[in-house]
Amino acid sequence: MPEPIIFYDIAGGKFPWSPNTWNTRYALNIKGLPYRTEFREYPDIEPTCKEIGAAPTGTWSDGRPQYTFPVIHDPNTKLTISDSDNIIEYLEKQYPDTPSLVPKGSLGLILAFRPGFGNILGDRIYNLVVLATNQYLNPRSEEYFRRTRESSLKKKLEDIVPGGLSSGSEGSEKAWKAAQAGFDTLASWYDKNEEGKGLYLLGDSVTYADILVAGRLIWVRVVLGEKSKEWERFKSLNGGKWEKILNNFEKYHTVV
Ligand SMILES: N[C@@H](CCC(=O)N[C@@H](CS)C(=O)NCC(=O)O)C(=O)O
Repeated sequence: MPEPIIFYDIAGGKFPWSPNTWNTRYALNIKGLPYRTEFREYPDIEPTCKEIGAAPTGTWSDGRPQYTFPVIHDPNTKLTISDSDNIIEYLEKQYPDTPSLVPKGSLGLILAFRPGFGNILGDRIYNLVVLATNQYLNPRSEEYFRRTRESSLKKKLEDIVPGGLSSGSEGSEKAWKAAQAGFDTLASWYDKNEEGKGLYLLGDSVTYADILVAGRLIWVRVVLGEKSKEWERFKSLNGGKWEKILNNFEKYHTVV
């Protein structure tokens, strides 16, 4: 049995919420690899990455390197890896005897699906849940998240969906309609598979493509709240398809 992998996730609320770090938790849980989670507040992501030698994953608009979670440190190989795409590639190669999340020859296609999916839904999901995400965070992260996101969006978080998601305002209906249109496109891709009979994008087995989708779905559910009227509305999209996928992922929601 390998030594537990150290998985770095963003703190906040009672249950992990971050879509990108869920990509990694899902992969670790499905593969059944031993790991433990280190939760850090947003302002501590960069110092932690520097301390453990995790490479930046992008560049801020002012040119500074951008450090992000998820990151894993694998004591078995002494490697530290940032970015959920790099992490999946590493886990697939390093632990070939665990369930594969990337069918042979499909890695490039799944990595191309990510920006494709991002283009049709990234901003639309973000708009729906950015305020709820901010409210879900602990005070230090809340302050950091609001400051950095308002500076890049050049808006108050409250002004992204004026009146709030359940207000019925013109802005909120526009946000819901935009999300619906994006999810309709995603559903049409899923439905191409065996005329909609296969639950997942590539058939009956979960792949990293479905993890990318499920990571967004669990984020929405966690920050809106499973009992909220906003989640009720969300889960009715596309005949409940997204809730069904998330229900199938329930067994991978273990947090260690
Ligand atoms: N491409 C990266 C994106 C990760 C990412 O954007 N993480 C965000 C949280 S969801 C983050 O750590 N942001 C750090 C910050 O805003 O300072 C991945 O897939 O791992």
